[in-house]
Amino acid sequence: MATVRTTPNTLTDDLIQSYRNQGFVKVPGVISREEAEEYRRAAIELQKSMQSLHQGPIFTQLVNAWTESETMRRLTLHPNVGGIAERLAGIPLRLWHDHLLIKQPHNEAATEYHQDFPYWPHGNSRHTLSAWIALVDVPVERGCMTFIPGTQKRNDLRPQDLSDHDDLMELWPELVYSPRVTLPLRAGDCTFHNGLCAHMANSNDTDEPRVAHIIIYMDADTTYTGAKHVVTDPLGLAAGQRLGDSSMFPAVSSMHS
Ligand SMILES: O=C(O)CCC(=O)C(=O)O
Repeated sequence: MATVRTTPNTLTDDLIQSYRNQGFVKVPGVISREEAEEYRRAAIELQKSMQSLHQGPIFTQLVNAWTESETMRRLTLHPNVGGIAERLAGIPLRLWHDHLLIKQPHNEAATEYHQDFPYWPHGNSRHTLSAWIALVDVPVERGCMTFIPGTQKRNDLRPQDLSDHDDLMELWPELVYSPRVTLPLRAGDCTFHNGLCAHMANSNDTDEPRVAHIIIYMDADTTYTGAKHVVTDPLGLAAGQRLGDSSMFPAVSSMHS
C-alpha cells in the first residue's frame, strides 16, 4: 500500500498553529491515493441504496454512511484522521456524524458561505471540526473548498442558508471584503476546518463527480441541547444528556486499532 504522508505524529507545530489562527488547514495525504479510490468506489455504490438528505442540485448528501457500509466505516473511524483532528483541536474528540457530499457533474450550484456549528444541537462545546477528505482529485473547477480566515472567532450568528449566495454576507457585511483562501486537493488530501470557520465550495463544472467524505468531530463531552436535528431525532436523548451516552458517537480514543 502506498505510504500515508501525514500522521498525528508527523503533523508539524506550524500546521497546528496555522489551523488555530486561521480556522482551517490543508493536510496532504491523510489517506493514500489507493485508499481514496477504494472509498470513492464505495461512495458511488452507496448512492444506489442510500437516500440523499439534501434535495436539490448542490450535492447528494449521504449522512452516516459509516452505519451503512463496512468500507465507509473504516474511513469514518480511521485512527489517522481522528488522531490528526485531536492534535488540531487539542482536546479529546468523538464523532458527531459523517456525510458523503457528492457534487454531480455540471451541477451548476455552489455550496454557499456558511458556518457549520449553528446547525448543531450541541451544548457545552469547546470545539468542533470537520475533516473534508477528497476521494477524487478536486481542482477548483470540480468544487473544492474556500475558507475565510479568522471567522472561527465568531459564535453569535443564526444558522445560515447554504443555498443563498448572500445570506452570511448580509449577516456579517465586513466579510464581503475579507480575503478568502481556495484549496484544491488531490485524492487523499484533506482540509480540516473549525465548525465556526465560514466556508463555501464552488460548483462542479467537470464531467466527473466530486466525491468528498466529511467526518465531523465534536468535543468528547458535548451535551445535547434538545433542538431538532436529523442525527439526534431518532435517538430519544434528553436535553442536557451527554451525546457520548449513545454508541452513534464513538470517541476518537476508541478508534485506534
Ligand atoms: O463540500 C461541500 O460542498 C460543502 C462542505 C461543507 O460545507 C462542510 O464540509 O462543512
